[in-house]
Amino acid sequence: MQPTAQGGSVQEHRQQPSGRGQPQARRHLRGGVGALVVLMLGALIPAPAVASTGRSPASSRSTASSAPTARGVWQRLAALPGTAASATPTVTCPANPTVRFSVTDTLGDTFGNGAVRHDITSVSATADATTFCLTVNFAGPIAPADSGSDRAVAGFIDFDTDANPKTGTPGATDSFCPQPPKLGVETTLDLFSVSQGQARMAPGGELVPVSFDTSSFTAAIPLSDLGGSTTFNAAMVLGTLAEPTDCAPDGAAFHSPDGSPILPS
Ligand SMILES: [Ca+2]
Ligand SMILES: [Ca+2]
Repeated sequence: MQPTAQGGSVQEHRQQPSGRGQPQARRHLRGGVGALVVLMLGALIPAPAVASTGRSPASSRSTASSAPTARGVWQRLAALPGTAASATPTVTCPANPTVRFSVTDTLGDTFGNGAVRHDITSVSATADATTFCLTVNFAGPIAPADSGSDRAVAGFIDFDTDANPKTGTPGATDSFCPQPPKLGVETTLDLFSVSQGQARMAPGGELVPVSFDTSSFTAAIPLSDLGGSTTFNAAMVLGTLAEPTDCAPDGAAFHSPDGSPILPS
């Protein structure tokens, strides 16, 4: 619960007791200026710095309202799903995939503080000329974000669609993973946004069918949402609705179409 260097609002509040001797009006002014600075910082600080405040439960309350853009905060990144899509779509993975790879993740490497800590065990993929199908397997039971279950999975799958860290933006994986993969992210699948079997990509808002099994989920992403080809880098940070609990691959990204690890440059 140590305040982070960027946890301006927390430090501001904790410094208040030392100002007991100050006149009331001056303390209020100081608090107001502090709040203004926090708001300005929220708008100006690059995503990773904002994110580090978001990882502290104590400071997330004070920064959530000043960081309306969800990138860097453990909350929904994509826009709210529309109510029009009522029928649960079918996840159709390639029948004759031209790409097939699997990446294992360490068992028991979760982080976080909650009772439920989703532990990614492997990520497998198939693809053809139109669809990239990604399955994430966990050590225990999971549920979709709209299930109301404490086993609900949330989080982000970052795609560096041109496999170029110099284009795009820092991803949620950089914000929340102990070992940032340092992708240049073009698009992200937002698992917070899962509703009636669909999730949204951010920032584009494309809907992607996602199906959940007992301890895995599968997303069938059109290649048109991934820059049009099966060549890209990706990494993910997943957890509960409350906090991130695991990243895959650890300290790296995986490269499609062969699944090879891409270490941060
Ligand atoms: Ca794991
Ligand atoms: Ca990129």
